[in-house]
Amino acid sequence: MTSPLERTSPLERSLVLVKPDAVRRGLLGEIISRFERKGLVIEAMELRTMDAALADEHYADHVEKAFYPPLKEFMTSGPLAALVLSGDQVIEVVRAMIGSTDGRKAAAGTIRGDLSLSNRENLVHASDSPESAARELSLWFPKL
Ligand code: FUP
Repeated sequence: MTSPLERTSPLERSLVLVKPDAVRRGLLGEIISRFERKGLVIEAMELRTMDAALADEHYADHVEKAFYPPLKEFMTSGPLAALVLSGDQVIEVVRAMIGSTDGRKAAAGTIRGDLSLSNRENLVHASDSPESAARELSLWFPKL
């Protein structure tokens, strides 16, 4: 954990979803433990199942795309873990830890690179900018 004096920017928060494939495969502990070992702080954590309306809002940028129907089917297929993580530059740090979207191409050492072989069932979602973090945090954790 970084002390306030060491931080290089104001403390950030990111919305992270550990997706239904990770829960089904028993990888929840492995994935959350990577975030903990990095020194990030779990501010909130909840196991819940995304419904169709939340999927459409969360993936507002993707609803018109051809890959959206099977993505929605997958994301609503069972429980996922929704987390609020905080830490120095947490948004960029978590994106680097999860790796690129397609698990077959993601770098070894990243969560997707080590544990996923899919472009859809890629284990983790993480906010990709301060703007999307603000939008996603208010969607998933409106009271925080
Ligand atoms: P990422 O930010 O890496 O999670 O990726 P995107 O925002 O581009 O896509 C969101 C999710 O859509 C991905 F996690 C997986 C899914 N997806 C597909 O199923 N097929 C595609 O071709 C691209 C993305």
